[in-house]
Amino acid sequence: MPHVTRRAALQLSVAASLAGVGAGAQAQPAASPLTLWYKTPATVWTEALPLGNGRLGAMVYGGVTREEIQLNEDTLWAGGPYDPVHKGAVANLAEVRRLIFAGQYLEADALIEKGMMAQPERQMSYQTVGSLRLTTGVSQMCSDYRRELDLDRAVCTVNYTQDGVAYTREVFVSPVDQVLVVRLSADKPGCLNLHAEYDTPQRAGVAVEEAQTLVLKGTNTGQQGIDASLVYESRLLARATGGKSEAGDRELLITGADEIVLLVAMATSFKTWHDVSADPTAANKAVLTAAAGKSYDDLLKAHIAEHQRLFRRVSIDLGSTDDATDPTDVRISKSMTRPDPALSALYYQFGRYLMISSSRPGTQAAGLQGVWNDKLNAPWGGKYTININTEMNYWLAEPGNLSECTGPLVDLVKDIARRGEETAREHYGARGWVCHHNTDIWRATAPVDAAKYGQWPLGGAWLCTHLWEHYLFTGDTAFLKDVYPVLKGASQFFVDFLVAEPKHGWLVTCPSMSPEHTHAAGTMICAGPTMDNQILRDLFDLTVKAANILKTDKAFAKTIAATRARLAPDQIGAQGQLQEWLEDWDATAVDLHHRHVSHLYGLFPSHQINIHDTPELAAAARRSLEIRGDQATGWGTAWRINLWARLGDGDHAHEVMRFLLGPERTYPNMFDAHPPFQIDGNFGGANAVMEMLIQAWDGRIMPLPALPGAWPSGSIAGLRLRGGIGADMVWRTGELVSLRLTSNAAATVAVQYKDQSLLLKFKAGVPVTLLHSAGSLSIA
Ligand code: FUC
Repeated sequence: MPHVTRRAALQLSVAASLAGVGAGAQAQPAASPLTLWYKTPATVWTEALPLGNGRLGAMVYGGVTREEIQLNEDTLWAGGPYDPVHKGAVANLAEVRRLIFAGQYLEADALIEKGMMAQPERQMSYQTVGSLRLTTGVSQMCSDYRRELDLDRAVCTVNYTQDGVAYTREVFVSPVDQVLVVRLSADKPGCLNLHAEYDTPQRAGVAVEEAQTLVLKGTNTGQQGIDASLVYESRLLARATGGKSEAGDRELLITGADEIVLLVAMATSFKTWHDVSADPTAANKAVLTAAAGKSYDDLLKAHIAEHQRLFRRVSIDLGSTDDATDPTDVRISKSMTRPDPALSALYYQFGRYLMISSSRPGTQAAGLQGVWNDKLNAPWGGKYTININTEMNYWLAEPGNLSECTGPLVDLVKDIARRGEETAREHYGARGWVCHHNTDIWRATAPVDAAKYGQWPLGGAWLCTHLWEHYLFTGDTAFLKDVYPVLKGASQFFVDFLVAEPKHGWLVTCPSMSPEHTHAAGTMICAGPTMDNQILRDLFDLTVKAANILKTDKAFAKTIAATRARLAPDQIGAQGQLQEWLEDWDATAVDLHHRHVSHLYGLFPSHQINIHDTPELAAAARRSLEIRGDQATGWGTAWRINLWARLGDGDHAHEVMRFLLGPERTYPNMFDAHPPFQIDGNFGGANAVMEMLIQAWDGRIMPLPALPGAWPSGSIAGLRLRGGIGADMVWRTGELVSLRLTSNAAATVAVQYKDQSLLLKFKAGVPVTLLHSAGSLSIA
């Protein structure tokens, strides 16, 4: 975008040094345990603070002279509706299988590359809208600077004082009114000046429309030969109290105001993955007309109420130290060497905050960066990588009492189930549906990114377990009925796709891989990796259970059960480890410390392997984890914490957590570092906090299964457990004190704490409190 020339009186102090911020700072107010706060503005994106309402995202830098608010709208992706299915790919399937079973893995890889990959072979990227740039005319030299993100109110606030005037800026993104709201105020009248403009790397123009309305309008960009087909718009309405308001060609200018409120609407022409005919201008006008009819206080009040409806469902206290009063970036920088249990609690609640802010019902599912991205080509396209990342994004939603936030994921799975039917047919000659290791807003399902990354047909199957989990946490049979065809279609695909391997006759996936780990042959391509067998055991089990609950498909359920019985078993290899592949290739794999720990899916998120029922396999999984090592990229580290929690080793889990929360894996704004930023580690790490505190599956609840010594006393309230059970828990000096459970439905559940077990019979909605004292469990 061309440089805006008309800056009038606001040019003043732009060049002033950042060092000016904080000069003469006085004592800072104490931080609440639910606040991220800083003494200086952000200078880079990973210091800026995230706001969002599921659909709209914003990153607030908090500059004094110049504020940047980077903007996102969750349907602004590159390209347009497209069909990447490789028609006739199935013609190569038999030969690929022959090559794999003959041990000619590189040749199989080459043939897949040549004849079975998606066209185009890469998917579309999630894209930025651009930035709102505000120039305030206030010099950088100020005192009492503070910027914060209050997780409890979902409001970002910037405060500073200059020349005896105290300035306040508040920013939030309302889920109620669908606008970004910025308010600038000062404690003396007539002090506010503002120059507002848009800036974007997209093909877009900026125009002033009517009084005080600035409009950024453009198109997305094409990628990989897929044409740009979206129109998008961001529309800003400025309301000033007092002072003078003017407009240039491409900017708004306000001088001498008492208060300024900016309302920003954003929309694109996206309707569905196959329909881009929406009118963003009409949508934005309607949103702004409605929002402009409300006072700032009313907008704020409604926003906070809706946010707190979700956010306040869970509270957590892991204890606190003096470090908890430091600015958040300081705490992160010290966290690997000093105890700061409240930082783990903050990280947990930040995870819940990010889920609420990036995945509300009716919006797009949270991608690799949630709803936040400042680029046209985001890292890995900012899309949905479903060989771990998207699943990890949603691990915390159900137990963290944000069940409705899974709505966008459910919508995504329903879409890919439709699109994946053609992929199943054309690539494998199979019924049902399939999705490989990635998808995007256009719901592409064919293999992408090179054979050795993309030829993994289990992505859709893994996502199906999330639909089942939603049922387990809610007991919602109508939901189960609605998604049953999706589950059935996924199972149907594998009934057709599985093939008997020559050595034992086990049914295996082929071609596939253990994501994204290269075995000694120099490719990832193989048959029957452990993870696939584990995912399929879960998929087949849940499909049979769903069919039984819904009293349908008896014959099909029998077929699936019979197919499941022929899957390759988990195997223990020569190092005492859980084998990652059908053959014991683990010791010769290319990267012994690889970030993916795919074969440990059975331990977590699944519980097929656990220390109670399958102790030998659990010990083998532990051995694999030890060999893999504790430190990985952000999400790899987060996965490891959950696994150690499932192994009942709280201290080890906590050690890995310290690494996740340290400056190598957590940016100053608390975003997870893959690096670069990927949000999965935030969600996975937050889930790990819950896994350390309480676990529940198959009618068994296990309080404090992996409590680390670092969190001796604490409490958590409002958690949800499988079986539709709510849990509040208190512990002291490393021992359970009380556990209050409330079941949605009549149920019998065993509570297992250390070596004791109690059978509880629930009546729907009637709480049962367990007490633990002097080493014994009792019902209050
Ligand atoms: C998988 C991972 C990468 C990255 C990408 C988005 O391919 O192996 O590390 O997280 O997803």
